[in-house]
Amino acid sequence: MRSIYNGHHGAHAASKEFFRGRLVDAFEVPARADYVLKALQASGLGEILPPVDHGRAPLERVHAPAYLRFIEGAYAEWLATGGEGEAFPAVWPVRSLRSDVEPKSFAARMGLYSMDSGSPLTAGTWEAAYWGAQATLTGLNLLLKDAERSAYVLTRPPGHHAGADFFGGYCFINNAAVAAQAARDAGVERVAILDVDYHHGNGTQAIFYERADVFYASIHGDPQTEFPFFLGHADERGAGAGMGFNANFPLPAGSSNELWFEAFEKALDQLNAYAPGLLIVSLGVDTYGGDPISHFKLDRPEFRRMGQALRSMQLPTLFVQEGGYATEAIGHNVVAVLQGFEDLS
Ligand code: Q9C
Ligand code: ZN
Repeated sequence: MRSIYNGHHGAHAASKEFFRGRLVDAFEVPARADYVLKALQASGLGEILPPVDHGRAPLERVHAPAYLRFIEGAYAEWLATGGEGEAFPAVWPVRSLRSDVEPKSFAARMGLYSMDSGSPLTAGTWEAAYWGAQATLTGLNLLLKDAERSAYVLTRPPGHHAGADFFGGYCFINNAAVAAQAARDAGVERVAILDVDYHHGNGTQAIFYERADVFYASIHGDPQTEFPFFLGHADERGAGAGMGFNANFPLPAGSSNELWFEAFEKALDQLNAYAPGLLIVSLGVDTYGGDPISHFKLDRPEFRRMGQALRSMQLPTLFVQEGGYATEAIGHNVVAVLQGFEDLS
């Protein structure tokens, strides 16, 4: 399996994030991808390629152009309005406040275009996120143009919490969603997204919630107690034309591996019944027992088993890196999934 490596990821390097009102050391750091790169190189899985630039248009198929422009210029505005260090929002247009008028105030626009104060924006956020989306599109092309069976996209910041017009949960551009839409635009009729990150991918779900052409399924920590808190419940099954094409499997924090795989198999069954032409895996490995911010218990053997099960779907499969914060272990966990996938060939 070949990989695409976003060599620009280090441009997004925050030192702090807000957590329960305090600034703590950032969890989503460049070392995460550095460790995965090392593990990938040592694994002998296959060639590691740079991204090809597909331009802005495929990003605008998923994200509002005004939102993309905002992210691109936000850090310069932060500095120009007296900000120092990483940029954070502090005010949000919740219920009964208007989000259809873009305020002039930079602080107000930070809130309009975000969902939390845990996602620092830095000088290189746009560069890293833009090239992450390009890396994902490059990986997709290995499947669509070169007819490869699978590809892995090594990138950060992650993407699945980012909505059409907001950032949050360390995410700015929704790479999996950009790839799913690009696959649709290239003629793939039905696209499946399977999100195995510990957190529900609220952005991805919302982007495709009313559509029948992209099926989103996710296994994650129950939003009653886990981030992103306000989406990811089992009764969210899609709306309008999309009814029945969204499936959530929330599990209590602390759930056993047995419970996890039970939910995972159910998700695979639903995606199989959908008969997709392509599978995109939002590959977060924060389900690992040693993860500092998550509460499932997977380990190497389970990650390998996950990869084997994914192979059994017999679909062109694009793996896109999402979360995973046990920095030194991420690479081994990712490689375990990919090797599990390769084993059954
Ligand atoms: N300081 C992804 O895994 N904040 N995002 C948790 C810990 C949000 C995780 C608090 C976690 C978001 C892509
Ligand atoms: Zn996560």
